[in-house]
Amino acid sequence: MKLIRRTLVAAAALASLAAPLAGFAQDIKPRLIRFGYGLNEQSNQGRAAKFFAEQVEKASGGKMKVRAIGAAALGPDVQMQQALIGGAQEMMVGSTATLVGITKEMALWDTPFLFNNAKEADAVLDGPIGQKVMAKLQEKGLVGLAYWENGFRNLTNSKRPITKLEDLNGVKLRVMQNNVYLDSFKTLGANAVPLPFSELFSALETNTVDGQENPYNTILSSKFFEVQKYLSITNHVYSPWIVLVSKKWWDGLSKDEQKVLADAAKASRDFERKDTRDEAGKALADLKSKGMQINELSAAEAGRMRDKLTRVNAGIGAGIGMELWQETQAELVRLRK
Ligand code: TK8
Repeated sequence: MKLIRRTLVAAAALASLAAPLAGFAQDIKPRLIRFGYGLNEQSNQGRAAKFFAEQVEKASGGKMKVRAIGAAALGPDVQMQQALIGGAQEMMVGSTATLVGITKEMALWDTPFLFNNAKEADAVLDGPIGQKVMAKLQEKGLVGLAYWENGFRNLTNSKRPITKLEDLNGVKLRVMQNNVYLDSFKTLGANAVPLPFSELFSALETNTVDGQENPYNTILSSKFFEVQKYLSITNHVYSPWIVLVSKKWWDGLSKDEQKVLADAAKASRDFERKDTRDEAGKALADLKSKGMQINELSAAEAGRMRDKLTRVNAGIGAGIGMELWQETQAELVRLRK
């Protein structure tokens, strides 16, 4: 009897010790998560990566540790994606555009002028369509956790303000490593050159390319204003970032650990979108004070660009499948009612 009691007490003590850590790795060493990203620490991407790391550490009681590594120190987007697939790196955040070679459905987000505003983008990305596209990554060895905002993209260059379609003629423009972008800007008359983001600043500085396109936040945080004179507000496409996990590594986590990461990714998404939008709201004034000459593309000229890109849109529809394309168009009609 005594022995049984003692065993029970010991078991209860053990259980209570283990309780707060239930489901987490029981070894002394915390799980180390390398979370790579392309921009610098002072960017909206860097701030949100830091927020994500803090959330994970807090929610896991220090059992999971995120090392956020920026400035493409772990490689540009495309290289990190391969490291995640192979299991050599745990996590990253990067552009959906650079994922198209892996999951063709991601090209949906590259559709020029797809969303009219951030509200539409949030609704579609966080809704069933965005989740369906994200789920496609799994068969390729990646787990998507949340879309962050990169933002509406605008053109900068060192040649001239882009006030009409024809101004793009012959401008050597860096684009992301993605066929839709390449095709879009070739169609608009630019001399489009695909380059990883990590090579962009020096390519602009040495005039290897004349221009690039990115949201205001990135033009600021990556100091493109130092090497670009003209900023033309085109809002030609809304660009999402996506938080990715190596599926190889993810499958070895406990359900509790997976939940910590999924919850932190959602919290970081909300933090990041707000921070990005706050910063973007002030960015134009900042960029002007840094010496950039800013012009806004007229609605008529934006319309001409849109018309020119009809062929590109047809190609995206064919590439991602007409069903997904039409479902998205129908959802946008519904949202705009
Ligand atoms: C950062 C990139 C960047 C993107 C680009 O790694 O390449 O222009 O907008 O945010 O993903």
